[in-house]
Amino acid sequence: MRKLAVADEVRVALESGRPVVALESTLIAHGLPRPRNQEVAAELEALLRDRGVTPATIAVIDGTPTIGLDADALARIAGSTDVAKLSVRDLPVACALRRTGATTVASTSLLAARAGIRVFATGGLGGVHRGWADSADESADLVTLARTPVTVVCAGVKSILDVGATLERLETLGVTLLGWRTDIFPGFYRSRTGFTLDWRVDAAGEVASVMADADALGLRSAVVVANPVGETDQLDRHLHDRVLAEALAEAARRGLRGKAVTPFLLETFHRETAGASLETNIAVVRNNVTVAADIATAWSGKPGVPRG
Ligand code: PSU
Ligand code: MN
Repeated sequence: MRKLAVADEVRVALESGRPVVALESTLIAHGLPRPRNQEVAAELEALLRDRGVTPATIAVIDGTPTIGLDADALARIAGSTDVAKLSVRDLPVACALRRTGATTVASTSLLAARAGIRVFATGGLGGVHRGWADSADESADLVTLARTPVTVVCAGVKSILDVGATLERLETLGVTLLGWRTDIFPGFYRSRTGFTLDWRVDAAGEVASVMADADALGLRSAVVVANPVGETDQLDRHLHDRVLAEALAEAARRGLRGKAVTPFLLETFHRETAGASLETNIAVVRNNVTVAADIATAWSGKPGVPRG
């Protein structure tokens, strides 16, 4: 198997059974605007360290899948304009051609699992896009989570998506879905969608127990922990709905396809809400990182579970 470059502090933490949380880099390179993205990347790592958790931001650097970026690598991912967006299918190409790229939820989950990291924090999952019947646009995040044993803390799926269809796909694909202190599926920029959840957890130890039982049952699928953004941090509903309609119409006019769609929609939101969606997006990620830290800590403290 291809060798991963694992940062020393991440390797030592994993070997000694201390908590580690993986962070993705597409969110940094393609989801948040420069230069704020680099500040946020550093802040997320600091939030974890403050809680005694080792951060492992993941990307491909000059062809090497890298688990735990140093300051130079993080600056390259955040600062340059030509960082590729790498989903799972892009990983071998980036490796073979020695490219540098940011990893999505799908490829970050895969690389985290390969490195032995069990907990991962992001903003919102990809999913089934609105108008799927015409575009067949469904994020590779979903199929990858179906076969990757990682716990992903997110604020549900992005509200730019068809949330109901995405929930159906998660069910079909056998991805375990837990509401974090909520019975209602969260909507990324909004704290709630109209969809109720089957399962709710209220403590990190419960999530760690679900993970242990998933392992005991031989499941190889992900556990998604859906953590709503605080009500005071969510985006105003009317602003959200108006900008979303405009952004979707503009994406259709431009004929956007494939991996360009999601970054375009997020960027349009950040511009057309005069930064309000950016503040919500950052609040979402902070909130998820904090919960992921607690889950990773509970997981590392469980007797008899594999380290990581
Ligand atoms: N969460 C955010 N911002 C982002 C993403 C998640 O707050 O930019 C990224 C993740 O990397 C996710 C990707 O995997 O968006 C989904 O892209 P697509 O729809 O092309 O699969
Ligand atoms: Mn897509």
